[in-house]
Amino acid sequence: MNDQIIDKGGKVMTQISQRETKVEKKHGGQAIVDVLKKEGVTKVFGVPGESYLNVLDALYEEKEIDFISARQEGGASFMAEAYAKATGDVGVCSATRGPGATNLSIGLHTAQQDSTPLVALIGQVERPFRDREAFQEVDFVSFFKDLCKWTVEIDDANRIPEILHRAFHVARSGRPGPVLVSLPEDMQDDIVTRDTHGPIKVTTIRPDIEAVQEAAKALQEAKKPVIIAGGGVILSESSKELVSLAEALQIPVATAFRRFHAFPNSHPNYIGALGLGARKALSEYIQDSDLVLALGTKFSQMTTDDYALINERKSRLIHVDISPDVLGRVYTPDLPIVSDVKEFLIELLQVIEPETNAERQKNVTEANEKYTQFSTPVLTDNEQYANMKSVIHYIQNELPKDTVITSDAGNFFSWISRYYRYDEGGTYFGPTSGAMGYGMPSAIGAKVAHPDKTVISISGDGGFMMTPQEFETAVRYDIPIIAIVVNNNMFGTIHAHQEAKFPDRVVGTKLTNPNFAEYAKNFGGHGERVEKNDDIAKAFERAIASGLPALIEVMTDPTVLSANHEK
Ligand SMILES: Cc1ncc(C[n+]2csc(CCOP(=O)(O)OP(=O)(O)O)c2C)c(N)n1
Ligand SMILES: [Mg+2]
Repeated sequence: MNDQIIDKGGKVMTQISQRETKVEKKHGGQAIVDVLKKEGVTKVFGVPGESYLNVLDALYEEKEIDFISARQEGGASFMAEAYAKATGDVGVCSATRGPGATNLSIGLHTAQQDSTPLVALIGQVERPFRDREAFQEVDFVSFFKDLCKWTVEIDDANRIPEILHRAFHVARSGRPGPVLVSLPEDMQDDIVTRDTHGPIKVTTIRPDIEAVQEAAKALQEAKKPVIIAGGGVILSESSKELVSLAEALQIPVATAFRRFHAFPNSHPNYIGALGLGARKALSEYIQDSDLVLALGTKFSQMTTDDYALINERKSRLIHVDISPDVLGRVYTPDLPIVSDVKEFLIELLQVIEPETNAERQKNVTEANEKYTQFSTPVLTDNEQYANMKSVIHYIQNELPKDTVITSDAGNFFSWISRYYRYDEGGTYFGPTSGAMGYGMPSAIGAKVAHPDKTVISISGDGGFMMTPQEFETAVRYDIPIIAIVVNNNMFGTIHAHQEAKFPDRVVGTKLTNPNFAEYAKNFGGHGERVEKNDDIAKAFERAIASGLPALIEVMTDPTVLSANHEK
């Protein structure tokens, strides 16, 4: 049966390939790990389970791939997702059947919303036992369809190379995303005798040259153009080209929600970040523009403030994205361009004629001044609490410029978003999905990718407690992240929403917490508690000097629920 594929109805379909070669006998688990190796994978983040022992055993043999075992699958999936963001390549995570896979799902959803390439390997019920609601059975292909770019089950071990290489290809090509691969336990025992496939490296998607010329003309003629830089700028690593364009034609640049590092924030053409906590003046500027150049953004609900960002009657829209599916989904572009953002910018820079337009320069300078004023903290002292403005100020001024910040979801984010200036690529990883629990595990993933960089996670007390167990993973593998926990003893965001919508009727948002500094020490890490601004510097210095995974708990004023409500 080696040369044939049998479809579900039992019909012989076709020979797989003329190129196939006979290979050394190996079981399914080994074939899976062989594919990982060929795809350049060096880390797999997962929680072990008996449904994929063959894969784990093959990993035991494979010295070039480290299996990093987390304490909960949600944590593992966040690690893999952030590792992918930090390396620019596919992240891999693994879990066992129903309970493991459903725990893992939060990272798949995050990868989907963030366009992060991820492959999730899930052990599945044995083939003969399927559809009996067998132990831990879930039909992964249908259950995870909506969370993933692609879901697939490999029910014939000889198709492992074909399907798994394709999973990597789907995850990283076009608009990247998560792919779930379901691996029936008994299939992993089968002997694989064929190896017909390898990694697929696609050529870059270049823009139509006439469209680029039209874009150049429109940009040169516009009176008040603006650029919105999204995840596509980050994925294609084109911030440099974007700076050249902004400077050549005096165009201001705003970044999409949680895509701060798409453009250097200290550059004089930067006018701020869209999304939660954005300034009204920023959206007004965009609405008043006669031309919007949107680069690699899907115009998410957050970026567009409930899809109200673009004034379609006033602004011409040039929308560039690697995926045609993104174009026209929210706004109908006047000029839709399917292209890798970097390729588009390279072509555009060859066509435009740099000029100095005093009117445009004035607009840029004014908008940048407003951003600078908004994002420069006025430091104040409070007798009773520490202040996040001062924490951000410290990180900004005292730690290396390439420090990586990862964040959770919660109101503490408003200080990060408002006051920190991301000037280098790869310095921010946060979930556009707003997934709480992301911060600390994602710092672990980023630190594994970049052991030489300082990596700091910032979470609220609510969010931190959704994945706190992963601090032990950091200790066990000696991954010295610094986890900041902003402690206001509440689910502050929801508390604020409750007060705004149903005043004085607070439900379920008050919290009690452990002493987080002691918590970290109990696991064998370093712990600090910051109660006043004066404690900040020493706490960071000691945390860094310890060389251990560290946690800094920052006690903040529970009556100040966001940066924009602060006096
Ligand atoms: C996994 C998950 N569950 C629930 C929510 C809804 N939610 C958004 S913010 C928030 C509270 C965050 O509290 P905390 O982490 O303490 O930050 P704070 O707002 O107090 O600064 C909640 C429950 C979410 N975004 N993600
Ligand atoms: Mg809180």
